[in-house]
Amino acid sequence: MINLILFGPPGSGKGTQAENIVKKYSFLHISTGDLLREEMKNETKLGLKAKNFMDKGDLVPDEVVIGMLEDKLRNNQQAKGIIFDGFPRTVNQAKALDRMLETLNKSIDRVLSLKVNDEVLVERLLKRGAISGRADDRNESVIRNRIEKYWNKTSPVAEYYDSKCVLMEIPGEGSIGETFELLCGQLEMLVE
Ligand code: B4P
Repeated sequence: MINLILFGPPGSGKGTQAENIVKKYSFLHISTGDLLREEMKNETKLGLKAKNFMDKGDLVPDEVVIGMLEDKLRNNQQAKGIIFDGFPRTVNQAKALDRMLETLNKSIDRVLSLKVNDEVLVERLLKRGAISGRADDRNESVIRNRIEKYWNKTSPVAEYYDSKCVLMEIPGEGSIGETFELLCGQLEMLVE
């Protein structure tokens, strides 16, 4: 089983490219953002707790997200590969993921980190907000807070994986198709 992390700031293309990878390679897609939005839609206890953070553009507390991911991982051991999208977002989450994988005799094979300028991110997310109606994409100050949280809390995760020699940076400002080609170039080396 291949364990892949799609990493990058909000709007860098993680969710978009994860869907393309799933179509081509039949990997399992685990998006903590999607899981949290599902919990919110169903108005579960977890979802109501998460909403307070997501609406402001803050990160949901580690223990909430880690517990949710543990369940998902335990129930999907037969997958050919897994793409983690939007997780881990803190070094604490990255260490918890390592511990979970270790108990299954597995580890992260590659972290593909999408690099996109902050102003391009804001533009993309506002555009999505106008179409999808996602609350956290409609307000520019919430978007800027998400980007700030990325630089303060999430970007150290890249250094964590770099020290383990599994980090690969991918330019993410080209078109969706161009970026996908670059990602496939990396994936072909893993799946062959
Ligand atoms: P997520 O659901 O992970 O959302 P995201 O990072 O904002 O979006 P993503 O990066 O996947 O979107 P994409 O660029 O593909 O997180 C939402 C919130 O959930 C977080 O703010 C946080 O509160 C919470 N959360 C989630 N996981 C958590 C965790 N582990 N710990 C704590 N809290 C957590 O798409 C954006 C737009 O750009 C789309 O419209 C797309 O079409 C467009 N786009 C993509 N690539 C493009 C390209 N190359 N060119 C032009 N447009 C492009």
